[in-house]
Amino acid sequence: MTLQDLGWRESLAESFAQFHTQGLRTGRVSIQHRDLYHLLTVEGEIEGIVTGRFRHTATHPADFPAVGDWVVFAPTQDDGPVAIQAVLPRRSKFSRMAAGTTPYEQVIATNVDTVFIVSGLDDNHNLRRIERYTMQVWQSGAVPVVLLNKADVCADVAAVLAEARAALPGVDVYAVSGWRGDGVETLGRYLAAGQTVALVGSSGVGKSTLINFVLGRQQMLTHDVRSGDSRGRHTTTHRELIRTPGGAMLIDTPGMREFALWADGGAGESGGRNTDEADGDDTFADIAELARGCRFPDCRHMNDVGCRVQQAVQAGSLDYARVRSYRALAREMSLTSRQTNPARGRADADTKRRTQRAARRSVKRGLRQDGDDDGFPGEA
Ligand SMILES: Nc1nc2c(ncn2[C@@H]2O[C@H](COP(=O)(O)OP(=O)(O)OP(=O)(O)O)[C@@H](O)[C@H]2O)c(=O)[nH]1
Ligand SMILES: [Mg+2]
Ligand SMILES: [Zn+2]
Repeated sequence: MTLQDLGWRESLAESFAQFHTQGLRTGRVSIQHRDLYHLLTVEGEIEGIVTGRFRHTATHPADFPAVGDWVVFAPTQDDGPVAIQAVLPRRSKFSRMAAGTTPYEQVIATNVDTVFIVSGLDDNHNLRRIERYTMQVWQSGAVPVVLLNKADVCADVAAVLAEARAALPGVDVYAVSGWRGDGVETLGRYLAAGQTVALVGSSGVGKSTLINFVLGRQQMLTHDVRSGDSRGRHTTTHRELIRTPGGAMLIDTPGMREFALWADGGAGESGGRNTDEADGDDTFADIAELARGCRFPDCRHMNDVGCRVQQAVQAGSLDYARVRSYRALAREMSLTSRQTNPARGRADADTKRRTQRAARRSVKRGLRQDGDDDGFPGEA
């Protein structure tokens, strides 16, 4: 097993170099059990806990290792847990707003290339919810792909598929049956060796079933949905990173009851805003910074003359996939702010108004998003 087999990117080499010279190693978080982390390393699976110093210097729950993270640890002689000293920079970060006395950012998965947004074509299908997930995935720095699962129980798959594709320009949408395997082979393009794919969506939509199909074995626990309303039973209880036989890394997640996704900048208009601004932790802050140096203010960061973003990609210091997400987000933000869709009704006019405000601020602040995702419907 090499680091590349676990999804390592050359862009991490620079940050890791200082630790490497001190004899420290790196591994990827596959599971978190409270304070104990399972790590995948070139030498196999080990356990780790963060050092007292780490705990002390962490200022926020989101600073702690999350599933998908590359962490730095000191090797040990005995077989106790290793000491995790640092988390390497995340190339993407998918968070939700965790409920509590004060809402805080809970990191769901990091260093993800593609997020499969899974929806069930039984009674679970909700296009508005999928649109919101899509938006948030773009913001996380990963690329969203929508899977309309349980195609085997849907009477008119073609119609639902056409509707979803029309609503989600620039997003790949597929109808699949993770249970029968229909359409799953087309997902191979996202599952190449070294790619990391997270699956999100309500409980019972079939995330774990899809993963089992791809793995070719019944590894993840699955459970039938409630008859009547197709709601799931929260079968998966923790996030987990699993390597497929083809070498992709899949992250299974529990269906979320309240899916209030976190947007950089805080917990919403009323509270917690600006918490992340001080440490400049935006997903695209580095690209936005480069973009300010492009020769033309309307640079599309493609083949434009004098484009600093493309120069960084050529130089190998910037991941092209992130540039794609950055461009897609910019496009989607300007699209949403111009589009009027009378069919959407009142609730969505409200969402649109908030999105427009966010878009305006993003432009001003270099694509910085603030949290205005309070419109997520509760789900179970
Ligand atoms: N008909 C049909 N049923 C499916 C399909 N995929 C999954 N299911 C069923 O849906 C139920 C829920 O599947 P899971 O894989 O446990 O769902 P999950 O998304 O992992 O749910 P949580 O772990 O609770 O978040 C199970 O009974 C599956 O057999 C499908 O393609 N077609
Ligand atoms: Mg599951
Ligand atoms: Zn440019």
